[in-house]
Amino acid sequence: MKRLIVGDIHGCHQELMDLLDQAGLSGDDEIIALGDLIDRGPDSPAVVDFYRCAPGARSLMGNHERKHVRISKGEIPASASQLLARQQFSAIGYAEAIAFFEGLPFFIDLPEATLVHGCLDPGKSLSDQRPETLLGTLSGESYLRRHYDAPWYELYAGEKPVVAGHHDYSKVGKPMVINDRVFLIDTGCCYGRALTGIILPDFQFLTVQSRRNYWGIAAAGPG
Ligand SMILES: [Mn+2]
Repeated sequence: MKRLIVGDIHGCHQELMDLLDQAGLSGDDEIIALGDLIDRGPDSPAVVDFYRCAPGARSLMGNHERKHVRISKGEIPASASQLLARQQFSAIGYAEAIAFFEGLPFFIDLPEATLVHGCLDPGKSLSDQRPETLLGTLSGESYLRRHYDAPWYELYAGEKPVVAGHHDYSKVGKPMVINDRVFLIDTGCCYGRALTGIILPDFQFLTVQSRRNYWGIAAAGPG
């Protein structure tokens, strides 16, 4: 059985379909997203539908899913990228998406790798991680900066490889591998760069070129 781990999709449904074509999976294989299914890209509802409904598909919670959950409870205001996604959904579809987001896990511990959306605190076991760290929220990242003098992915020394998304660290559409054990696979698809997947257990990279700088176009507005 193979598992395709997919970096931050951010509504880039066509590129997700391209990646699946390239992966050539079979019936009992899994397709696991690292979270941030939504916001910034052209078709957040189609990406959410895929991870809600497709056999073998599941997703982590990303900081963007959590933003929508918190907005729905009136805890924070929506910013531009949530407003864009919100208008792509029907009212019922959005309510279903929120209910789906509320049940997403903060990490997945597979035999071959640990999956997180954002960060891992290198001084804590997996069960002791703070949700803000796992999501890579502003407060989670500033906590890590206060407590460590190097980025978490350079300090991580666990036996098991980690696959994470959240930041397009290279800014050139390429994944990064740190110390042979941390795989950083958000490659900025919504900014016109690439969608990256990694197939376990072989840690084989797959890359799909983004079709356009969706968020650059959307943020510039009509005209
Ligand atoms: Mn993120």
